[in-house]
Amino acid sequence: MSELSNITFKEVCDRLEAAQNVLILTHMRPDGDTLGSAFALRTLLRSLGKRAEVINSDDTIPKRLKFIFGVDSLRPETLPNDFTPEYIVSVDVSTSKLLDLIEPEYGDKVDLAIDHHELGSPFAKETYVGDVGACGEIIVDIFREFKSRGHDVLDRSAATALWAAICTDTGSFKFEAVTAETHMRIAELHRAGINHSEIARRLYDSRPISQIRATRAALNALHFYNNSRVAVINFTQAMMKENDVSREDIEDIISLTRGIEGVEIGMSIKQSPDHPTLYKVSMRSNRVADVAKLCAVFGGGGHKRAAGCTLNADNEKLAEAALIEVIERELCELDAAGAFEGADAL
Ligand SMILES: [Mn+2]
Repeated sequence: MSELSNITFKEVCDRLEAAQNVLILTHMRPDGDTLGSAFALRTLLRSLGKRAEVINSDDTIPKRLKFIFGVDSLRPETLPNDFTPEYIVSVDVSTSKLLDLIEPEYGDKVDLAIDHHELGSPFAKETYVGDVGACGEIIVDIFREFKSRGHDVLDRSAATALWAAICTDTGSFKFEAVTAETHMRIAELHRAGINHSEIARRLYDSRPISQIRATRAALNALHFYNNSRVAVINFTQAMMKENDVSREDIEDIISLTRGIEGVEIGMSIKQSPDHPTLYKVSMRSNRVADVAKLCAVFGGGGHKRAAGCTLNADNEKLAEAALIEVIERELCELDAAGAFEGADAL
């Protein structure tokens, strides 16, 4: 449990057990973790005879994640007319800003935030932040606790959503945050009868052709700094148009920068479609550098190995220069401290 928590895990379960008419909020640009966690929690609450609904700010759910809910949209308009929320829970939302368009209405009304991000700004009346790689892991634990309270309600569809949540948020179980406990939770999902191989195929192995075009353009734009220890892809709106690709198609180009021998920090910079001078940045660290710290310089945050921020600049080159200056200064300090020596030991 993190310092951001002001209630215990058991209290989280008590609150959910007592709650009625639960509205579950997910973060903007929804990922597998927020959607999978929300769907599974909705299943749990409905299995207990309660009403529960999920909403999101965005127009569409990414194609590869549609199987989790089986619907195109979770916008507030999709809520049933006769549903009045009495208890509001957010999942995988580290700051109310991430509620985006639904923030004005719900940002200050959240009763319980269930999350796993170390660097957040608490906004809910009660917050529980678990020390786990995916929010979905906390939801598995909630199912487990309800089972011990006599409600064994983990079904195949909820287990499918939770497997997708945990797999996507742990980089297919490759990230540092994965523990023996993560795999124990996954074992429980397997016992609920999931077809993990088919879920993985839907998530990773049926990419749209537009995404392949995006990958090709991104690799053409890939370049390096600091003796090839920093890899960067700067994706502009002009590139989006030239290659006829959508935001979703370039969502994961950051992984192209990170998976290269010798690279310590990978970075993607994406120009905003609405504000040409606004740039959205993702950073990944392979071994030693703390990219959450680097992103914090620009008002962002995240985890040591994966973080993000946004910044304003007159053009994409200036945005990149500002970021590279901070990155190179950090690498210089880490070099001076000998931080990379022995970093390869298993
Ligand atoms: Mn997450």
